[in-house]
Amino acid sequence: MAGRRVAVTIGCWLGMTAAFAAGSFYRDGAGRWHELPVTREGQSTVVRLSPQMIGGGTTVLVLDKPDWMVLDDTAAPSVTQTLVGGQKRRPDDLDMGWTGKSPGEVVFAVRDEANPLDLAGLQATVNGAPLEAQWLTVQPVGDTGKQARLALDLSELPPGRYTVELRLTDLAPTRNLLTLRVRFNSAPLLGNAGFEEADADGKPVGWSAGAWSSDADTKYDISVKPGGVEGQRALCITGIAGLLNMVCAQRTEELQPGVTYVFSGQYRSEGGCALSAIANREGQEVDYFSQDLPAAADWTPFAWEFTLQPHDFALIAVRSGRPGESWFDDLKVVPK
Ligand SMILES: [Ca+2]
Ligand SMILES: [Ca+2]
Repeated sequence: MAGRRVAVTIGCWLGMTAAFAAGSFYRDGAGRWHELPVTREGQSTVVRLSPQMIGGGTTVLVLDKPDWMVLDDTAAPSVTQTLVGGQKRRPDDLDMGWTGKSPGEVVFAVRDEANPLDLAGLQATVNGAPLEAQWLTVQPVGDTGKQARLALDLSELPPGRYTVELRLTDLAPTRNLLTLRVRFNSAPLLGNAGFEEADADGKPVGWSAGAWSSDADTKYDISVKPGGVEGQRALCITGIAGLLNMVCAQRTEELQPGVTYVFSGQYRSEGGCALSAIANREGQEVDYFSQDLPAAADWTPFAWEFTLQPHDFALIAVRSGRPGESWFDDLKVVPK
């Protein structure tokens, strides 16, 4: 018998009398169902199957088939309606990319054409870990057990990148599986954009700081320092000596081509500074946009728009090419 797998489904929740009336069945290698010769010996149900009867070496047995069970069912449950935040969406349109906020309530209406749904066996995960039970409401619809409403409330998820997955089977002998996935990124497009997080060297977490060009005399500092207009800290770029081309940039893969974004924030600068948005595709720079900001003694708001071509990743940068201090804080990139 080595290598032969036998899966058994037992309709044990039905009374035995009624169950035997519905019979027992096995599935052959071609997927056809046949009545199974069953005898009772005391408390045991005895079945006799030969490899020739099964064909293919694998079978599924249904002992005491419940009346409701439809054997010939290889179709998974399907989605009849999807609502995100109350709006209709296609079930295949739930890879939402950057949303900037939680999608809130996501509702699926599901049904199976043949068998009841295994609502008790429904599995829900967020980024692979079990979803908190209070974030999922499961409501049977009608009294056939074949329809249900699954409502996810994702409003409590903190900003971040998420994959929420629901796995639901029908109660067919082969347990046909429906997998539903909702993907979104509710984090801001620019992370640590108030420069509150710094590493042990004072460099802003999530940003890369450096010089795009230099000479033997170049001397500068780019670090997070106390001050600013939001929180406790801000970014300070200090040009000290030599050729100065100082940049603090964040890489992102979330910007959509053709969408106009507003890059805003506040700055102050002794000699003037600049903003950049750069797009790269297949190792080539396909867009390089730049905006100069004049010298400003006090904290000054700025807002600058850019639109990128299709790209693999983009860089959002604040820059300075001048001696003295240029400060930045409370940066944001949002669709216009
Ligand atoms: Ca089915
Ligand atoms: Ca800040």
